[in-house]
Amino acid sequence: MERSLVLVKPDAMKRDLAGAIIARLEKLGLKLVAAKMLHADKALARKHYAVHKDKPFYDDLVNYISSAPIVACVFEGKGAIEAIRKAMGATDPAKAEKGTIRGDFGESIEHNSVHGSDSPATAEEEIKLFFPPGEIFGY
Ligand code: 3AN
Repeated sequence: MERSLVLVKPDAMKRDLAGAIIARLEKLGLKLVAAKMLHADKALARKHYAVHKDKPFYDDLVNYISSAPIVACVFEGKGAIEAIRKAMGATDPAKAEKGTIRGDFGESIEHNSVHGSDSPATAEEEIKLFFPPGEIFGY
């Protein structure tokens, strides 16, 4: 079954939106199979965003995601990655439709409230960074 790593980013944590964001994803009919709150260190942040290491915003991205606690989750279900990306909306909240997580909650392209994996291969890599197999549940 397809899985996606979701991170509730610092801007959303600071505005007490973790529950609202997770609830929206649960309503898609996806199963929450792993969840925890953590304060990512720079090493984890760098690995998570390694695909962006040549982008001009890489350092800011790493500093931002490790600037405060986040909630990391794994959602599972048929078509989970695409369903979550649709629910998140465009990367830039200014361009995201109302009714999407970023359209409703995002503050800026960097402070855009939520991360969701962009492909099955990326999801597998990302999930491994945040969760050992024993922290992912079937129920
Ligand atoms: P998405 O999260 O929608 O898949 P990506 O993978 O293009 O977007 O970018 C990863 C993260 O990098 C975004 N969530 C956003 O926080 C940040 N980002 C993307 N583009 C920019 C940009 N032009 N300036 C600053 N941050 C950006």
